[in-house]
Amino acid sequence: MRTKLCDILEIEKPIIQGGMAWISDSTLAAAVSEAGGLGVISAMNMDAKYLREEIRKLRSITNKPFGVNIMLMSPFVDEVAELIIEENVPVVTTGAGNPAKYMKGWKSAGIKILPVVPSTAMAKLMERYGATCVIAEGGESGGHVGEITSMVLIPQICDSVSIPVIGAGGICDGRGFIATLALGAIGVQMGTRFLSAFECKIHKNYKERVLKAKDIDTIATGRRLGHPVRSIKTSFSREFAKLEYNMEFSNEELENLGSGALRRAVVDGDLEKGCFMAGQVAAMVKKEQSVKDIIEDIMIEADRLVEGAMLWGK
Ligand code: TUI
Repeated sequence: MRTKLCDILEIEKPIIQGGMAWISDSTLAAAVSEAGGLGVISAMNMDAKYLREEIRKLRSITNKPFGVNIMLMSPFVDEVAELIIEENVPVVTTGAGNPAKYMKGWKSAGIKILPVVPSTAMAKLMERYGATCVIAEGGESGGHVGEITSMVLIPQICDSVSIPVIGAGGICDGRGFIATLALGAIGVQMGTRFLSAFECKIHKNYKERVLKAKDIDTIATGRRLGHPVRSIKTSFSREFAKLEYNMEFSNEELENLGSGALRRAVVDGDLEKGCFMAGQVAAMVKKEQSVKDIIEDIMIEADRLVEGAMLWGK
């Protein structure tokens, strides 16, 4: 099933892999690109030297298109923004902020720019600054989340801008894929589903948490700090949620509590002090699979749904 996104990004399947900090490395991204989607390396909090190595590793595995995700809260954002130009990276996705000041440079270098946006205002701004598409990400997603659900956000963003829209947040199978296209998007971005991939080298405790998650097992914490984060409920996230309402606990103390928590989950599998970021669809992710099988299963289910829909009313 090809859509306009395949032509824009020169890929075969309209699926982008979310740039997940500490998780989306060259191995995972290369596997997604090889399977026909768009693999994305997360630049997270790493410097340009680290990112350059990751880009080169990916290029040693695949010559298919790929992207780099730039997290705008990173202390190294300026140097990684420059590096993707030097390295001729074909696509950039951005998250957790406004990339406007980098967009002119990226655009003149021919980089396709796909900012993640949590609101119509941000989508319009990104269109004005020359974004190729916007990724409308609903609050069902994992990690840093906006307030509006995908069902409500995606159609409104489609109505607000003339550039193409990609849907994200709450999508993990063929049903979510087709529903997202029905809302007006030309493709999807998925993160949580790829956490279960063999090629996703997170700690086994992290994978287990995702595979065991039930519908109500995620929680968004950190609203008080201005950057809510959705993760799987653990003693850490429950404690964080409680302290957030305790005004004797300062914002600085809260920030310190959260600092390094994602790394502790991904690298150490620390069930006590780790923050296991995942979207609400964690509950629908049931088994470990190769990236290729994940993408194929989604596309097969999507094709069947469309065939079925053609029979409606007969
Ligand atoms: O960025 C993400 N997801 C992330 S980033 C991340 S690392 C992190 N760790 C701890 C605290 C905060 C971040 C983990 N997960 N998704 C894309 C996304 N971007 N979601 C929401 C946004 C967003 C929010 C505000 C994009 C733009 C925006 O603009 C605000 C403004 O006007 O600057």
